[in-house]
Amino acid sequence: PPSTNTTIIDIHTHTYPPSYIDLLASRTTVPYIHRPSDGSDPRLIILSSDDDPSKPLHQRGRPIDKSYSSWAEKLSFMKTHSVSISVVSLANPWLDILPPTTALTTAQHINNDLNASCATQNAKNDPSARLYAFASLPLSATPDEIVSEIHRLPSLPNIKGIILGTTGLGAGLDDPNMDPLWAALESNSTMIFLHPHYGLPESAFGGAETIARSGHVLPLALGFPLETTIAVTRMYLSGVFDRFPRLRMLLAHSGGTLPFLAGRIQSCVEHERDFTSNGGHKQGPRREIWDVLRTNIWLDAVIYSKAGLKSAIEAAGPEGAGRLMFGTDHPFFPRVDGKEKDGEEDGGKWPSVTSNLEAIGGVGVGEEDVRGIFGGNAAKVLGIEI
Ligand code: 5CU
Repeated sequence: PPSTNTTIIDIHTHTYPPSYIDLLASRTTVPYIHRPSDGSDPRLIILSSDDDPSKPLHQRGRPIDKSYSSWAEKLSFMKTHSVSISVVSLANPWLDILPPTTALTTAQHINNDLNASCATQNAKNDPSARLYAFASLPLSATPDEIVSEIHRLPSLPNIKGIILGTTGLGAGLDDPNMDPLWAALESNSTMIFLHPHYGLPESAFGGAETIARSGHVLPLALGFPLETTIAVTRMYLSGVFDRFPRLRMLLAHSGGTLPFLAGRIQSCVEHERDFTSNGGHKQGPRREIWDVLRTNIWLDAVIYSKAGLKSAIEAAGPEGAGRLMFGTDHPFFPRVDGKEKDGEEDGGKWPSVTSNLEAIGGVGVGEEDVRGIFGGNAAKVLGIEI
C-alpha cells in the first residue's frame, strides 16, 4: 500500500448520472437496464453478451446498485481506499446511443452536471475528497456540434479532458471524418481518455454459448483490451499521429496490449511492401509507434499485475513510470463476497483495487516513481493541484 504522505488520484472511475440511468431504463435493447417488478436490484445489460436470450431478464447482465450513480457512494469508496482525488467519467457506452437531434443538448447537460457536482464537492475544501471529471462528446451530432462542445469544455473548470470510445463517428478512429475532432482536441490540448466498450465480435470467442460459459471473462479480459489495441493501431496506421502530432491520449487498461505488441507492430510496418513500394514513397505512418507511445500516449495502471505494468513502463520509454496513472474502474469489479461494509477485517476494501495497489508498489521502480503513478503524474499531466 502507498505511504501515508502519498496523494492517490484515481483517473479511471465511472458514474452513470441518474438521468443516464433513466435513459438506459427506457430502452429494451442493449445497452439497457431492466427494473424487475419484484423490487430487486435492477439489471445492467450493457454488453452484447449480457443479453443472453436463454436467461430471464432478471438474470441477465449484472445487478446494478447505487454505487453506479451515487456521489455519496463514490466518496465512501474513495475513503475506504484512501483515494483523495477522483477524475470521474461517464461509464460506457457514453453518449454513443443518443439520437442525433438530442445529442448535443444532452452532452451539454451531462457535462455541465458533472462539472457542477465536482464544484459542489470541491467547495467543501476537503483535501481528502476532491472530484474532477472527463466530459463526454455528442458523437451522433453533426461534426460542427461535436467540435463546438470540444471548444466549450475549457470553460468548465472541473473538466480535465474527455472520455472517448473506439467507434468515433461510427467508422472507427481512423475515419478521415474524425480529423476536425482531432484538430479541435489538439488545439485545446484536451486529454482524450480512450476506453473500450464494444469488445470483439462474438465469433472471435467461439460464439455466444462459449462466452456465456465464463460470463464476463472473455469480453472484459480480452475483448476490451484488444478493442483498445486495435483502435489505437488503426489510428497510428492511418497517420492520425502524423497529422496531429500533439494529440494527448490516456489509454485504459494500460493500453490494452499495445505496450506488449508495439515491437511487433513496428516490425510489421517496416516489413510491409505496400508501405515501401510506390517508387520508394512511404505510404505508412511516418513516425515510429515507439515515438507515439512516448509523446502522445499515457497509460492507466489498471492491469492488476506486475508483468503488465512492467511492459507499460518499458514501452513508455525514458519517462517510464512517469507516463502511468493509477485507476480503480469503480464501480465495476466490486467485491463478489458481499463483505463491502466497514468493520470487516479488510475494512471493506475491494480486491480489484488492492491487487492494483500491490502491483504498483511491487513493480520495482523507485519510491518517487511509485508516488508518481499513484497521483503525482496525474496531477502534473491533468493540471490538478496537490
Ligand atoms: O465490467 C464491465 O462490464 C465494465 C464496463 O462495462 N466498463 C468498464 O469500464 N469496466 C468494466
